[in-house]
Parts: sequence; C-alpha cells; structure tokens
Amino acid sequence: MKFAAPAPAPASPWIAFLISVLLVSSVSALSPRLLRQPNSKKYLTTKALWFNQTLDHFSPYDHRQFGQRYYEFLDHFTHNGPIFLEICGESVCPGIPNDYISVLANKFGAAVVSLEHRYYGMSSPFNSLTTENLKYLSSKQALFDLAIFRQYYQESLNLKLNKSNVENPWFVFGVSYSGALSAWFRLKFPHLTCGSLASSAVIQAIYNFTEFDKQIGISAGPECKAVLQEITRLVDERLASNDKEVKLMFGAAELKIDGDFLYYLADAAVTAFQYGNPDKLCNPLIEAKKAGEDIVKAYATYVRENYGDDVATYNQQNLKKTALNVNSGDRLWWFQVCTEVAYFQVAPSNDSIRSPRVDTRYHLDLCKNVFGEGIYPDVDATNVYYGGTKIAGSKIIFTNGSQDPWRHASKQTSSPDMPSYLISCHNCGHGTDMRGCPQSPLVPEGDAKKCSSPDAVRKVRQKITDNIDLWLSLCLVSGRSSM
Ligand SMILES: *[C@@H]1O[C@H](CO)[C@@H](O)[C@H](O)[C@H]1NC(C)=O
Ligand SMILES: *[C@@H]1O[C@H](CO)[C@@H](O)[C@H](O)[C@H]1NC(C)=O
Ligand SMILES: *[C@@H]1O[C@H](CO)[C@@H](O)[C@H](O)[C@H]1NC(C)=O
Ligand SMILES: *[C@@H]1O[C@H](CO)[C@@H](O)[C@H](O)[C@H]1NC(C)=O
Ligand SMILES: CC(=O)N[C@H]1CO[C@H](CO)[C@@H](O)[C@@H]1O
Repeated sequence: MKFAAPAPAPASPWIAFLISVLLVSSVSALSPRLLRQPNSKKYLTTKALWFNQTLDHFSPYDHRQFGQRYYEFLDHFTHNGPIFLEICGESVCPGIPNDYISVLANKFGAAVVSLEHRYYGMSSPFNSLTTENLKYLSSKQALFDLAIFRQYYQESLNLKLNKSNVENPWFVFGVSYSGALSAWFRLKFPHLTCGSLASSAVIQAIYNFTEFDKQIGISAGPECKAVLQEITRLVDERLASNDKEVKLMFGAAELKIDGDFLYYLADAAVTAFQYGNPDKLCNPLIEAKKAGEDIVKAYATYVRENYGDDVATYNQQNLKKTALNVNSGDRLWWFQVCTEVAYFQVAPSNDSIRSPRVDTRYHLDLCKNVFGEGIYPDVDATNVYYGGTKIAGSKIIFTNGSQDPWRHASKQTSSPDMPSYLISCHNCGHGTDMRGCPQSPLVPEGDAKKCSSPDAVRKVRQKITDNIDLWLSLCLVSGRSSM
C-alpha cells in the first residue's frame, strides 16, 4: 500500500515546523499586495496554530486531550464569506497546500482552514505508537475531530470579529482518503457543512482490491503493459536464482522479505499513473524493449531515480518501529489499512502486472507481523458504517481521474444531489481537479496547463464551482442564524 495521497511535504515535521517559523518571519516583510500576486508558493500558509482535541470521542468518562495542529488562510476572506475546510489526510500536514482551493477561495471570498489528522505529523497524542496506543486512530474519531474543530473555529472567529450567534456557511474539501473523509463528514454531520467536494475519494473499503492492478494495465496501454508484465516475470525468475543481486540492482537490498520488495516494485509503476507521469515511466521501457536491451535494468534505473527515496518505507522492520519520528506516517496508515479499509492491492488471478506473490496472504502477514496477532481489517463493518458506494449522503461532489487506479474505490454513479464527474485525459490521475497535472510534484494553484486535456479539467471545475455556488446559497437561505 502506498499512500493514497502524495505528501507534498518537507522530510520532517520538526523541520517543517522550523521552516514555518522561518517562513513566517521572512514573509511578513513582504507587502500583502505582493502576496496576492499569482501564487507560486507551495503553501498558502505554514503558520501552525493549535487547539486541544478530545482523545476519545466515544468514551463517556475518558476526558484526556491532545494538541492538534491547524492552519488558517484569510487573504481572500470577506467577513460574511464562506469557510472552506480542507481536510488533511494520512500524512504530515506542514501547511495548506497551494492547490486549486486558492483559486476557489479567491472566487468565493472564502477563508481556508485545515486541520492535521490525529496521530500524523505533530498531532500525535502519544510519543510511542504501540498497537495499544493506536486504538484511537480511526476515520470515525477523525471525523469527530473535524466536527469539534469546526465549532471551535467558528466560535473563535466570531470572537475575533466581535460577533455572536453568527454562522458562516462552511464547505468541506478533500482528496483521496481525505476525500472520503470529506464525503463522510457531510454524511455524518450534515448540519455542519453546506456540502462537500470528495475528490478521488476512496469511500468503498475493499478487501481484495484487484481492480487496482487492472486499472494500471488500462492506464498503461497494451504496449507498456506488456513490457511491465515481462519485467515482473523476469524479476520473479531472478529472485528465485539470485535474490541479493536483483534487489541490489533496484537499490533495495534492505528489503529482506520478498513481498516487500515486489510491492515496492509494483508501487513504483503505480505512482507514475496515479500522479500523472505515465510517459516518464513507459517511454524508456518501450524504447529499451525495442532496442533489445535488458528491460529489467531499464526499470531498475527508473525505480532508483524516481522512487529510490521510498525503499525504507516498504521495510516491515521499519514499519514495526513504535518511536514517534518523521517516518511514522507509514506505520500509521498501515494501521488504518489493517483495521478499517484494507484496499489490499492484490494481484488479479489473470493478466496481472504485479507479481502474483503480492497476494492476500502477504497483506495479512504484514498486518500481523507489524501490529500483532488479531489485527486484520473488518471492511464489512466499515462499509456498514458509511454505506460504501451506496452512501446515503447529499450535496457531495465526487470526482475521478480516468487514469487513477483508486477510482474503483470511488462512487460510480451520479445523481442530482451527489454528482460524480470523471476527468478523462492521458495524465489525469488522483485528485486532478484540485491538483492539476502532474500531481507530483505539486503545481501551484493546481494549474491544469500540463494536463493532456486542460479543457476536460476546466469543464469539471466549472461544474464544481456551480455546485458550490448553488449549495452555499441554499445554505444561506435555510437560516444561517438558526444555530
Ligand atoms: C490546551 O491545554 C493546555 C493544558 O491544559 C493549556 O495549557 C493550553 O492553554 C490549552 N490550549 C488551548 C489553545 O486551549
Ligand atoms: C463589539 O460589539 C459590541 C456589541 O455590538 C459593541 O458594543 C462593541 O463596541 C464592539 N467592540 C468592538 C471592539 O468592535
Ligand atoms: C480474497 O482473496 C483470497 C485469495 O484469493 C480469498 O481466499 C478470499 O476469500 C478473498 N476474500 C474476499 C473477501 O473476497
Ligand atoms: C486472461 O487475460 C487475457 C489477456 O487480457 C485474456 O485474453 C484471457 O481471456 C483471460 N483469461 C481468463 C480466463 O479470464
Ligand atoms: C462519474 C464517473 O464517471 N465516475 C466514474 C468513477 O470511477 C468509476 C470506476 O472506474 C467509474 O465506473 C465511474 O464511471
């Protein structure tokens, strides 16, 4: 499992914190006018704010709290304007990313606020992430966090603006896992938001997620797919004859468990399609094949150059480490995978791209090895709680990128109250509506110029804007002072 969302993050939350302090002091020297120029920064703000969150929202007697980090961006805010809550997902949240939300905030005169997900980054209740201490890490607790935060922020804003009993209209945004949280927030707390954008939202928990690998084949196209499949066969052969040599070739000698290594290789290809860089992967492989060169070697070069920094995150020895540190996000997300949502990216029985050894057993063994006996995901319970693709929500926009393997865990059908839009183009991946193309590295303001069909993105963005406009106005009519 690789994170559903890329973390446009500096390596370390601690460093990020230092950077944020430095950035703030240097930025404040600039005039506000300068800051409003077309925004080339990666973050709208990195100035951390804190509030005290309840550790266990579901216990009647445990009143412990922990510090949760959040951000606010008020440059575009008009005082009766809406508040956009951009949800941070399964990684450190060093600030509010400067994606398409800044364009929307400008258009609607909105404030943008963002809350770091519990346990990730600097919002961990514990210094030791033992399995026992992780028991308050779930999407259900995270949704409650957002609800409590939303109330807290509205009240503190009212105080600041010397208003009482006023409610600004809220709208919630998220991409990927945080896209699912965005949809689920509107489902569970419909009185707290006028609507939600659920971009590439993985709302359906899936046990054996074979559609994922199949989509990679479709996104790759026949020629690239065939080369990737041949590479998988050759690597499996070389693993059997000389595993040390082939792992070394990929710069992954530390991955002693073959499954970890094969998963790493599979994800290196996945991320190319997921984040909108298909040609960077496929072109050199197809060329190597045509030239009769060693295609395993060609792939190893690609993997080392583009994905080499991630090797250690596939090492189960590292995932077992309980000390809170800059790489804890991997352990934390695997915990959510191993308890709630699975999305086990197993090889389909036929025509697979990844090695057939990346199977259900591999995932279950990982959950047990990393977190202990009895840890495995109850996806049925998750889908009963939220409804999966049958989510009984309203005023939620779903968007999918055509090349994104995750779209098969998103909502399939459209209805007037829950429209679902597909953005189709050659490099339209995960969260294209919010992030443009490619999504990694991040393009400021989610610029869509480099999408192979900017028009496809533009059309969906227009629909999103229309939906937000309509639902915000309905929200205002239905009595904003009623709360
Ligand atoms: C959070 O709680 C701590 C400890 O009780 C307190 O010192 C701090 O002022 C609180 N912070 C906020 C923002 O309320
Ligand atoms: C805040 O509002 C109250 C009541 O409307 C008013 O009397 C007071 O002058 C206001 N204070 C400021 C600082 O605007
Ligand atoms: C998942 O796949 C495994 C291996 O093919 C199979 O044994 C298991 O029944 C499947 N589980 C579900 C819930 O589909
Ligand atoms: C397996 O996949 C191949 C290639 O897509 C296809 O031609 C074949 O019909 C599939 N076989 C089965 C049993 O599904
Ligand atoms: C509206 C829309 O096109 N949604 C798509 C999201 O992804 C699923 C899975 O591929 C498609 O079936 C839907 O058509």
